[in-house]
Amino acid sequence: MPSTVPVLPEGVDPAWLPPDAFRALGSRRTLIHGSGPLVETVHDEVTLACAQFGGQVVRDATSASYDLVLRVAGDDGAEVGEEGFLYERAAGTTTVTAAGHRGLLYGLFHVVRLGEDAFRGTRPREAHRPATALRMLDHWDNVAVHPVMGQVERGYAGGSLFWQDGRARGDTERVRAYGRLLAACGVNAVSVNNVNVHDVEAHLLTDRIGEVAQIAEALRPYGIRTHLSVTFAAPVVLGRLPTADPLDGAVRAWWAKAARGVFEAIPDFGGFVVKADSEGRPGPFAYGRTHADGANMLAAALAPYDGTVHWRAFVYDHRQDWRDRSTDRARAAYDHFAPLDGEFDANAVLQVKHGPMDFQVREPVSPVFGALRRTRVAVEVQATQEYTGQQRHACWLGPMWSEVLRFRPGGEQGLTVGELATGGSVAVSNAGDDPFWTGHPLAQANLYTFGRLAWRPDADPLRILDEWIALTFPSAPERLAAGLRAVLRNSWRTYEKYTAPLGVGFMVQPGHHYGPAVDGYEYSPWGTYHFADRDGIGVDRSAATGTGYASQYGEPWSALYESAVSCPDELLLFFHHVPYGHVLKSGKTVAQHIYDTHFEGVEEVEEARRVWAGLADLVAPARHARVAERYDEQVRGAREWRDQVNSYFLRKSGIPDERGRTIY
Ligand code: GCV
Repeated sequence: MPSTVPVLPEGVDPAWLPPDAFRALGSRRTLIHGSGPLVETVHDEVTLACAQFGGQVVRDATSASYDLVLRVAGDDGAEVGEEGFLYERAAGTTTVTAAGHRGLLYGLFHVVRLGEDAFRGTRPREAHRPATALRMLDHWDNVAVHPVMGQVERGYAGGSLFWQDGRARGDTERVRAYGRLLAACGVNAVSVNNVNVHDVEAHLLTDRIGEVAQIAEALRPYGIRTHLSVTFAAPVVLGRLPTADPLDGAVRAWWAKAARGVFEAIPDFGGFVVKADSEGRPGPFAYGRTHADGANMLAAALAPYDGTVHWRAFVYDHRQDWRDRSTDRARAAYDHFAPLDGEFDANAVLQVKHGPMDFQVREPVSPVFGALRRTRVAVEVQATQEYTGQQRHACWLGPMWSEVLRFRPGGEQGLTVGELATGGSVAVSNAGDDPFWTGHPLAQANLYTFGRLAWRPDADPLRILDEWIALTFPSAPERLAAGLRAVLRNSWRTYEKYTAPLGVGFMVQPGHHYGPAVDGYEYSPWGTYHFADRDGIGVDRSAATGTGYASQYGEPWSALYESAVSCPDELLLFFHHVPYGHVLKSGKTVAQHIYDTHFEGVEEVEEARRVWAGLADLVAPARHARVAERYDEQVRGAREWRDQVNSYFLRKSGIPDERGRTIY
């Protein structure tokens, strides 16, 4: 039997699973006990590690003592569920006990993460289980290269891992390697195509499902279920029906048949992802039906097979009149979906972007999480850095995601978003066929961090960063670890400093969204305005005088956001239009804050570039060079942002910089 463990194609970076990360495991005596497909994967992993580092692996024996016992024990581990495991160390043996084969795989990677620590001292029994059953990456990959969006929409890491030359890749070794990386950080689901489902990709649901099955087969040994984005218009475009009305009997029968075909090809298929009535995609509105009608129709088709529909809440008017101040894009998800609470079937999950707009560097947490108490919701973040530097800038998003997941929509005593998102955690993937997987090698930290936060949303992101560093650079001296921490831990806040200020968002070049254009979207139909004039800036979203968005929150948030006095500085311009002389809690005026943060942001990037340059002797040359080249671009880009934003506000407001620095 060939080993499950993929052989990485020449030149592809092992990311957080370099052979050395398995040294502690591979130099021990391990007993594996139990059966199930993923037990075979665990066995192959340990066998490979032992072959490399001189250890030994034994199957299903009873006597003798072992350094490590990995066992599937049915009832014994039942308390931690299908994917959890129990971990303990006593009398010189480390034991991982899982109720099922999936849990054993996660237990194995837990041991890998601990390294030598897994084999030291004693540890009382610990229970590990994921916070949610669905931890998914959505790939915005097109099968056919799209004339505007390319192969991967908002992709900054080369081509697709799944699709090449208009078909599923024949060689799936790399896909399996991807599955392995994902399993090692806790991800268990992948949606393999863009939510904007174009003509070619629509066929994946029916006559091209065999290609999806090929991908599913490659991901399966690492516990990853495959999902598919489908177009709501499928009965029309594929089935040649005259309508896609979700209440029409023929349409429902068409979907039932399509779902049956999918599960025949992929028995463990996860479900559909749907973007409907959003940015031009078809949806139930065309038939006078609600989004619950649409989602429930697909839920009904999937229900016989335990499949789930992930219905996206990213529904808004992208043909807005900028002259009309009463329309507010931020309100849209709540306005559309809060009235439907309780109307979605049990296997319909509403997938909600973490903020009300679109993955900006700073947004409030979406009020939808607090509003839908009788609907299963999933939280969606964006690992692909569409608005946060496009993997040319280092921007580790762990702290931002952690803030979102720990946010309590109902106030201090209430549940966190991580707890409320019972339908799962989803990230738009930042991976592609680039040799470093993520374009910017340091962006691997975002992918890893997402998986670990999905597993445990209350985890400390800085500890996750340390974990990533230790795995990726297993024999790194402390100087390298300290350098990596220094350049990444605050990189999100640094990015925020030199780009759009105080939560106002956008200010990016239209279309591709890279680089500054303060008024880029100001008079456009997309609904993403900052309303800067000579006197002030920001969007009045208060209930008293503005769009009323602030009142979509429960207390204490609605009162906090309602007033410019209590609103947190970092969100001030999201919620309020204020004069440039408005004094922030920091004691600075808005104008001075803008100038200062933009100068600081550039200095911080320059410093990060210096730190990285000083690590050249500790990092493999190709990786070092790739990051160094990205830092050159980040410094250039940050200076451009600084100078455009500062010049814009100096010219608008006429308020000079207190420190007399150069502003153009
Ligand atoms: C896949 C933003 C992006 C689009 C993306 C959309 C979405 O608008 O710019 O590329 O489309 O979000 O999340 O559906």
